[in-house]
Amino acid sequence: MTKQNTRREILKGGLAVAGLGFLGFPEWALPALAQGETLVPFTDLPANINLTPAADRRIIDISKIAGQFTPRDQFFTTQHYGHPDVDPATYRMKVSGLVDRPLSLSLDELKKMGSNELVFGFECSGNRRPLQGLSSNGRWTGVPLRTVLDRAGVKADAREFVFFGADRGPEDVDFRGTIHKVEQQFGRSLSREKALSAEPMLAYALNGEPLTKHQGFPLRLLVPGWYGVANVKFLAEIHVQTDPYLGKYQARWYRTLRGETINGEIKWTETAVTHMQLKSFIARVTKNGSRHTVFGVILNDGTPIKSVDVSIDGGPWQAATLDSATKEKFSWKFFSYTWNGATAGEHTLVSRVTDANGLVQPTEQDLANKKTFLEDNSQYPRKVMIA
Ligand SMILES: Nc1nc2c(c(=O)[nH]1)N[C@H]1C(S)=C(S)[C@@H](COP(=O)(O)O)O[C@H]1N2
Ligand SMILES: [Mo]
Repeated sequence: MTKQNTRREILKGGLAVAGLGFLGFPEWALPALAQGETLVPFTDLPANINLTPAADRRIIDISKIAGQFTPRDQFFTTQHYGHPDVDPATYRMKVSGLVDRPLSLSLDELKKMGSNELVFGFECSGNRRPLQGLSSNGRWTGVPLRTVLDRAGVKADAREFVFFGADRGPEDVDFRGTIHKVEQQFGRSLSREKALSAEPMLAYALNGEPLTKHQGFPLRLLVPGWYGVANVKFLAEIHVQTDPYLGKYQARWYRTLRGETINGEIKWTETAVTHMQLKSFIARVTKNGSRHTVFGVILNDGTPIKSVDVSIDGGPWQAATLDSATKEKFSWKFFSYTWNGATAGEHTLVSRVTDANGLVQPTEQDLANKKTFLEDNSQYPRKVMIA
């Protein structure tokens, strides 16, 4: 019997198939702990971790990652104006501005334009220690953005593509001391080059089922390799224009202030949050007899990974093993390291990833001149107590 058949049999049998998506994609398919394995708790975490910081936010418990695809109902979620309820029957995604044929597309019309698959894991640019839980990985289905833009016919002078969500809220816009009270839609933009590239997708399904409202029902933009904020949820309109879009979440909230030494002088630069910075973190340590296993996660912009290493108590870097199942370009990647001969007492473990271009994950010290907290991809030393 093939794997596919087995799943179908299970479904027919009406058994509880928790963990299997609609099309049989395994979400958390593997147990986080194998037979005989126990979790070694981290001693670097606050005693009571709150995994639901606010009603409309959710983070994952990285020590419980149990397979490549985060289940839909556990996928991390965060946003600025809550989750709007969008009626799929009256929903239309509009394309306006510098196009030959303005569009107003229903969900059915969009689905008929494509059902491409994309494995893409991302993190919020604010994801950082101690929890690292604003990250997840999914199998998405959707229409290439380029297909929709080609149907609209992008004009030659189109430079800036603004993606507006259906979510909106009151904002105080401060201009030189005067506060302007306006209602704004969540908006983010892409350059012409990026918008017309092969990768961005308008996704309507996650792990084989319709998006949940947390993940942007009915349609969201995905920019593979970029931080979460680019992935505009509840997508209502694409507006094509010539001038740069400088909305709050484009130009003010998602930027990084960094001091860089240029020609021997520190220059302070502010840059937009775009592609994900190369990161790894240790998510769990388990014990099986006298052997310990260190399991971790890698996130980056899709550049192939060369190696990932683990250091124990400041010792030499030791090669960890890249998981062969998490190999799609934009998937998050897993690694593991077998730690033999762990002695009783507290130990510090840290991972460091290197990509194919030779880029090495920085230390916290290396990022001392990064002033704003976004894009923290620093190496994250973890502490465990061995009994
Ligand atoms: N419409 C809309 N899209 C949005 C946001 C938002 O506030 N409104 N937040 C962004 C941010 S900051 C992140 S990290 C991701 C989170 O996506 P998720 O909830 O599916 O994990 O959505 C992005 N897309
Ligand atoms: Mo975010």
